[in-house]
Amino acid sequence: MYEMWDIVRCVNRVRLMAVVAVLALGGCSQGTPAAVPSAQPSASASPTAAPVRIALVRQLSSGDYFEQWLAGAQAQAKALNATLEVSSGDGNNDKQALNLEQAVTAKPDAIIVDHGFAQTVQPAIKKAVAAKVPLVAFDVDPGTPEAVAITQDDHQIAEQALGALKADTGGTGEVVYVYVAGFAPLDRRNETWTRFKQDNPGIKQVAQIGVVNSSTASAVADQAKAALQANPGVKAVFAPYDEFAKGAALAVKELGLAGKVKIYGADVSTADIGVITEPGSPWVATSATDPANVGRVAVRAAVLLASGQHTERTLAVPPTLITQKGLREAGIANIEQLTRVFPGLATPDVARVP
Ligand code: SR1
Repeated sequence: MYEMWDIVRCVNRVRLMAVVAVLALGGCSQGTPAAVPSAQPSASASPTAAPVRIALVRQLSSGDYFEQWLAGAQAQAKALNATLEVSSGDGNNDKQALNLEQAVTAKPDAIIVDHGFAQTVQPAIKKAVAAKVPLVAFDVDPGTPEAVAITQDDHQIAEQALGALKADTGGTGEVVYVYVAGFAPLDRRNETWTRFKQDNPGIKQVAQIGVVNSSTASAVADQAKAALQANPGVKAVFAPYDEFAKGAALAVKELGLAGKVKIYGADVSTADIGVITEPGSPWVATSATDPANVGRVAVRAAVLLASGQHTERTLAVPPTLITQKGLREAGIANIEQLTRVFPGLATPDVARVP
């Protein structure tokens, strides 16, 4: 005797097979292999199968990272005949929790929770699991092994950026650190920073600054200016989020310290590449994934789960260290050129669609 959930999964599996079949035919008609639908958004997925309904419940939506992530998720959804119902808490955790409650009540085929504080999203995630709505959590601890958790390997992000900082400073010097607690990716990067300071006693954190809001970069710029003026011996800023790094870069430039203070960041976008490569820029290294690729991974995982397919419970998208020198030498001016030069930024094998 089938349970209702088995029947739903069976129907969804048929839907996914229809989507995959259409993608495969599209690939054949162009004389290319039928694999890797992630990289090949199809103009028309299945003309007959009902779309897979995915609710995307976000904590934040402003800033380069979150905009690129959404663009990738939307392109992947289109390619897989899925619809994305997007909501954002705009930094308000209560609003995100309410959006998530409403998403669970609407019973979509899958839910993606994008960022969020564990204590505000976990109660509604529990309800989604109880209601058998498959759930993908990006950059937030879902608090249950029933959900698929995606990260960007934040320890590696911090290790790569700090490796560059150590190579440039020789492992000694005063550093300003930018951090806000509570955001899972920043907390993990902070674990690596804490270990790094223990392992490198010559590195002295002289100030900690940080704010996350709708104008993070300019708020961090003001804080960074004050920290740099109060600590004239600073050699480096560790700013592991691109809005932090952009703010720090603005402060260093405005204070005329560009030859003296270097910035080690995280994330990348076309705008970030512009800041990093401009003449005299203090932002010399960033460790990053391609945010659009991460959005695609999240949607693939959601479609797989909605279709009753298997995916690992934790998925990590590995970052790449991108340096100012490397960008300038390769003449990279935007994210499209970057992804061509670093093909590892695309990860079709993470949550691969069959
Ligand atoms: C406020 S959290 C910002 C981070 O989320 C994503 O993990 C990005 O990498 C960004 O640095």
